[in-house]
Amino acid sequence: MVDFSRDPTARGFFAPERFESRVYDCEVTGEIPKSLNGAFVRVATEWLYPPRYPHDSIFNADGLVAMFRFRNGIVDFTERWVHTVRWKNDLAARRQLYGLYRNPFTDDPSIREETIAKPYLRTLANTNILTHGGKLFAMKEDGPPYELDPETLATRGPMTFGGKYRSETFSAHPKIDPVSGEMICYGYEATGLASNAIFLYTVNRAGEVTSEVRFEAPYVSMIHDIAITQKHIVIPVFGFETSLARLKAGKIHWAWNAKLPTYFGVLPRGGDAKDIRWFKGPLREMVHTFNARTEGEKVILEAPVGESNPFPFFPADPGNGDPPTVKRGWHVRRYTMDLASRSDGFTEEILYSQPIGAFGRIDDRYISLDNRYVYTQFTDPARPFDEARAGNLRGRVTNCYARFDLHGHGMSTYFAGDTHSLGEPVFVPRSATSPEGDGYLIGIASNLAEMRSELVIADAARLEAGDVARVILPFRLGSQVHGNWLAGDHLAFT
Ligand code: V55
Ligand code: FE
Repeated sequence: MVDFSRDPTARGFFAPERFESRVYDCEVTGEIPKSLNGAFVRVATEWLYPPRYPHDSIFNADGLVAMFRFRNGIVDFTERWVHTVRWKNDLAARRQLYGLYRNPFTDDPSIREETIAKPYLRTLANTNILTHGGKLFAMKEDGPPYELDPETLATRGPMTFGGKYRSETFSAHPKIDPVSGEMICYGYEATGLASNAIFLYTVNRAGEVTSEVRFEAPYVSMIHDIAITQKHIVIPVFGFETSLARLKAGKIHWAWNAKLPTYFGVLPRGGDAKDIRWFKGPLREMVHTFNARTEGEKVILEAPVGESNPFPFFPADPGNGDPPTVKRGWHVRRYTMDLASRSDGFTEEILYSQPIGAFGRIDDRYISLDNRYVYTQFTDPARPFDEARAGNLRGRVTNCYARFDLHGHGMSTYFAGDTHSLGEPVFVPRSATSPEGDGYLIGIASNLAEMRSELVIADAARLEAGDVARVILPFRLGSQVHGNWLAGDHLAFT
């Protein structure tokens, strides 16, 4: 029996949707730029079956992928589940067999022996969706990516990279170098549950693994995202901890621990495990990065950063929680690691006092290069909010996108409306050759008043001007983790 009544988050706008769908020629307001030829793809977390444990993380829900296919000003929409091993097993059993987030010891006895031995079989492909090497794939950091058919979003199966990818895990944030076309990707807990092995790979344009580096983390933690420069790879390690003992005790995979330090690993590209240098400092929370660059002997990283536990479903063990004095929320911050210095510390600057959200995006053509702009979402409590139509969420909806200028010329803001809440923004260049920042900011807005989702399109250089166009869906979409724009010539769409 499917019963979501124990789950307090399964109400209202983000109540489970659970269906696959196709909408031909979506409703549009405004005018979609004809140059937008490609697809916006996104992945949401959505339970096929309710969780076995009410205190579980939404990160343990199945992946529901969606595509808005744009051509000549019209948009077709498709949404499909990622048919992972786990999704198929649950559907065959007609119930939730899998226990807590990344803890196979809490799985149903009928599968537990296998999932403890091969925890990567539990992966959900629910975090990010990207193309590289002519393939479209959805990812989660605890197992292999799943390749999808770019036309239908049907699941093709786990990716193997010709057998040369040896980590048991992948990441939701591989980085594609726009100069070489290479993908830098990695897995942590690479050799099994709570292992501190990190395997890092370079995959060429053709999708073949060309290098592997194996090294160890200073402690086992969530390495959700990295950053690359033309010369280095930066690996943030902070704040979460796990152990086999913890997992055997039946607890959720991660605990926050405010007593842990932050480390930034700096590995030269093309280097070996012995070349990695760990810079250490006070605890920060950096689930996502904006970008990084190498300037002489300095490696500079910008990111949306906080100082406290971002995830209430991964609480601290007694005594390890955040002190009451800790700064809450995220800010645009810059970190500098000086390779010429003998010190193993890093320096930190808060670039803007404006509180922001946890997502951080740039014009992806500038990954690893010297970018000027960063994009994120934030809550502006001073904007109008229509409580009568959208409910009692004043000050809690994410009503704006922001563009911050790293050269110091301030921020600009897009406001989604007085009944709307926004997910992660994605930058789409106007054309392949347009300069940095010349293009559109797009993403999904939840229309709380009309209980439907809308894809908003704003001019990234004129955010204050509001929408260029909106694509209106006749239903709600689940809570997005990440989305990306795929230029039309990346894949053979029909
Ligand atoms: C994140 C999301 C995940 C996960 C680990 O947003 C980190 C961060 C949707 O799953 O497993
Ligand atoms: Fe992420």
